[in-house]
Amino acid sequence: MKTNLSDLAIFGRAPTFAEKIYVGRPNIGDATRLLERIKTLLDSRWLTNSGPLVKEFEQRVADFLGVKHCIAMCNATIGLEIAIKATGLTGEVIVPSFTFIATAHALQWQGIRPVFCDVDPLTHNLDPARLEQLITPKTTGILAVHLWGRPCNIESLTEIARRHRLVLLFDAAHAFACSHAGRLLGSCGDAEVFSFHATKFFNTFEGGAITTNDDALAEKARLMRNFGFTGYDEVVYVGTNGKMSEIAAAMGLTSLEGMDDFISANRRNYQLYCAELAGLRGLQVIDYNQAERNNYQYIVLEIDQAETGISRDELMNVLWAENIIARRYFHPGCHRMEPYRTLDPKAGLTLPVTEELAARVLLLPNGTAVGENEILEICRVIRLVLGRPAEVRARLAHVQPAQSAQEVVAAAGVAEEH
Ligand code: T4K
Repeated sequence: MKTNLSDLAIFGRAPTFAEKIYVGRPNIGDATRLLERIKTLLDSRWLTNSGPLVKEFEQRVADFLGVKHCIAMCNATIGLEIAIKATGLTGEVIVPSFTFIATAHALQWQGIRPVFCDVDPLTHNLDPARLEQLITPKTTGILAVHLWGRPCNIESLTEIARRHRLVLLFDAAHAFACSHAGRLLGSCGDAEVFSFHATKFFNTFEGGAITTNDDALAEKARLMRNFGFTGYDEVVYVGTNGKMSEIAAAMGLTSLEGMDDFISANRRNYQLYCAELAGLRGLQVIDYNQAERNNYQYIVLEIDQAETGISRDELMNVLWAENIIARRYFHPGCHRMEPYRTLDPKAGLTLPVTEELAARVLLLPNGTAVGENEILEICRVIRLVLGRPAEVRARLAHVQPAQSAQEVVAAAGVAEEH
């Protein structure tokens, strides 16, 4: 355990961890049960195309969420693209910029302009008041994101969508097993889209799902997922290949069985982080509504440099040197990535909260791969840095690039930016 500032790796000491600790390490459920399922699917020689495991997975997810239809997908990005296509979106769709790039790309990919709307500084989700100002005759829908699994202002968004006759979709990539008003997300708007990517607390290796209570939309999404085929020789829509494979569903069924354990580990870790980082001036761990169900996957720090005396990026560099690979999700905001920054170089002027959050948010590791000892060490480093920010800054200014965290990361082949 490091007790003095001079123990930090930026001062030439060994990093806190010999091996890197990542944000987004997958939770693995009962491996024996998974291998049994894989053996069964291999024996059956049914590997994909709506096999029995995918059907079982869809039914169990729909039952769990209390939604009529779950259409499993190969990933959430294709799920978003299909939901967008199936609901007939065109022209302009309002989205947050403070999200993973897939949210915007799913629109742009289909020639639909994502119109970036600022978010609420407290919830990090779309700000309904600002959103309404962005509606034009070309607007056909809203694609809102339940960022970090914290539900959007669903009532306001639903009311605005209804009043302006807009499609309302939710990117629920982060929000599996999270509730709003006592009800699990999955039934809101026209459809919601979940991600079951390896880095999500609940994974199918790669995977996702569209959930909806709309029978016609569900039918359309199912067909579009499979090239638009209605029978062996009949195609009724333009479609794509969005199918989940049987091996992914095998992982999904196993993850479902382990989900309570994953959430318990996340919650325990989250509470420990909160306790260990409590009272540090200028640093906040975002909160989750304790009256609701949460998956507690994301440990999100907000660093106010004016208060801490150190920037988010400086803190991140110190952590990386310690082999703690904290992440700047979602820096720098979609509007500052291509093609959006070229299409609208001034978008940032209308997104002050997004710009601020993109500069101050830092995510710490969570999940079953992280234990109490790791968290105590990580928090210890953060407390050391925030205790003597001026000395850390001075040191960072003198560390040669070759000694900096960038090199540690480059050596590991981990891309810093996405
Ligand atoms: N909407 C939102 C709001 C999203 O956040 C996402 C995805 C989507 C839509 C689209 O969902 P999918 O189409 O992916 O289903 C990662 C994930 O790839 C991405 O799914 C996720 N959001 C995003 C927040 O994080 P990267 O580019 O940061 O991934 P990467 O490769 O840097 O991995 C993150 C860390 O996880 C690594 O540092 C190491 C660790 N890791 C990763 C993998 C894949 C492991 O330890 N084991 C692994 O197998 O995007």
